[in-house]
Amino acid sequence: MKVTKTLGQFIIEKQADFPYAKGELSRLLRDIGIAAKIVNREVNKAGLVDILGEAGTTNVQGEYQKKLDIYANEQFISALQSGGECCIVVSEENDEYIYIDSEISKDAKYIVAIDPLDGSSNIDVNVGVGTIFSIYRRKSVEGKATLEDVLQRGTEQVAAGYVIYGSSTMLVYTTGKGVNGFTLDPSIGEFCLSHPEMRVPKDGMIYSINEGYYAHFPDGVKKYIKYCQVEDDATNRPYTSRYTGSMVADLHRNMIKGGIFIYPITASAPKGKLRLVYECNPMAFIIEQAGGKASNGYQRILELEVTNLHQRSAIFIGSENMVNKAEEMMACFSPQVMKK
Ligand code: P6P
Repeated sequence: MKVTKTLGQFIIEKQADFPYAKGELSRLLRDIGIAAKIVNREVNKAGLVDILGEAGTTNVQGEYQKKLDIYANEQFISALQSGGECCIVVSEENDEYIYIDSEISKDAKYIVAIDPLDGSSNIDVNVGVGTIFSIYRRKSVEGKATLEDVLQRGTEQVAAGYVIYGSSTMLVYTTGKGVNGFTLDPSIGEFCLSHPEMRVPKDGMIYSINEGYYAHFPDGVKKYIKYCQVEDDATNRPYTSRYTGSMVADLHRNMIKGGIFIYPITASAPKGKLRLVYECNPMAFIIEQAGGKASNGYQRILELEVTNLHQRSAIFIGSENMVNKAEEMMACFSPQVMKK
C-alpha cells in the first residue's frame, strides 16, 4: 500500500519554504488540524447524539445557532488557546474578537479568523458542512494585539484553509505557495496528502447561485445566469446548476471540477451575505493560489478594505474565465456606482 504523507509531515517539510520560520505557523496549522479531527468526530455521529438542532441562541448575525455550531466554535477556540501560537481569534459565532491572554500565548504573533461550521443549516439534513480559517501575522510589535491587527486586507494573509465534512473529511490549505488537500484516514486518525498541488480548471460547466433570489439580483447577475443557460455547443453551454447551501461544499466541488460560485447583493443582503474576514478572504486566497479568481463583481476580494470584523461582501469566485465573463456582464449591465 502506497504510504502517503500525513498533514504533520507535510507541514514540517514545507516549513523550509519560510527561511525565518521557527515552527510557530507549523504548530498553529497542526493545532487547527487536531481541532478539525475532534469536530469531525461529532459531525459524523451528529444524528446519534443530542447535538443536532437549535441551541436556542443566536449569533452576531442574528442566525439561530445549532448545537454543533457552538461545539465546533468551542473546539477551535480551545485548540488555539492551548496551542500558544495565536494571540487573537475572530469567529463568526462571537460578536467581539477573543484576545488570548495567557502565559503561553504572550509572544504569540498570529491572528486566526474562523467560521467554525459553515453551512450549518445543512447539519440536520446530512448535507456537507465545513470550517473556514484565515491566518494573519499581527502588525503591532509590542503590547496587546488590537483590532487594528485584525482588520487587515486579504492580501496580508499568511495562510488560509477549509475543512469539508462530506463523503470524506478533507482539509485543504495554502500558505501562499500553492494549495494542497488532505483526506482524513479514520483508521489511523491522520489527514493524509490526497490532492497535491490543487489547480482550478480555467473553465468549468457548473454555476452555483441561489436562483430563488433571482428577482432581486442585479441585472448583470441576471444576464450572466441567462448566459449560463443558453445552448451553445462551442462553449459547452448550457452549464449545470449546483447549489448546496454550503459555500465550502460548493467551492470545493468547483475547485475540483471547475465552476463559479456567486453570492451577489440581494434585497435581503444589500452588501452581500458572506463575511469578508472569515469566509470570502480565506476562500479567495485559496482559489487564487490554485489559479482561480475571486471578486465582488468589480474588485479583487483580497484587496477590499476591511473595516469591520463581520463585514459582508458579494462574491464571484471560481474558474478564472467564468469569473471574467460574469464581471463582464456586471460591468455592462450593473456598472459599479462609485461611493461619493
Ligand atoms: P442562502 C451558509 O449559511 C452560508 O453562509 C454559505 O455557506 C452558503 O453558501 C450561503 O450561506 C447560503 O445562503 O441565502 O442561499 O441560504
